[in-house]
Amino acid sequence: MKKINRVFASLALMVVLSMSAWAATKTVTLNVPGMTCPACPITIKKALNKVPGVSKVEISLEKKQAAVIFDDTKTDTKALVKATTDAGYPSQPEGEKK
Ligand SMILES: [Cu+2]
Repeated sequence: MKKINRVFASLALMVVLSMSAWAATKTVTLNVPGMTCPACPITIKKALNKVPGVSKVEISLEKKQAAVIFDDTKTDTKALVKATTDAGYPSQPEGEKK
């Protein structure tokens, strides 16, 4: 039993180590055209911070953009766009056109 625990522990450790090696912090800039008044960034920031894996949100009302730093093993751009959209602010990743 002890041996199994040790094997399991080292396996778990390996998983943790490889995950941290693979985990990449990404930054994405979202264009949020519906951001029109000083209250909007607060709502958008709150919505983005709720997404698991998001570590930082910087919002520029002037540029109507939200810069999001996130762990790409936990979330992705699609989830971030969904979060702002669900909050009432449809957004688009910068550089992507639809
Ligand atoms: Cu507003």
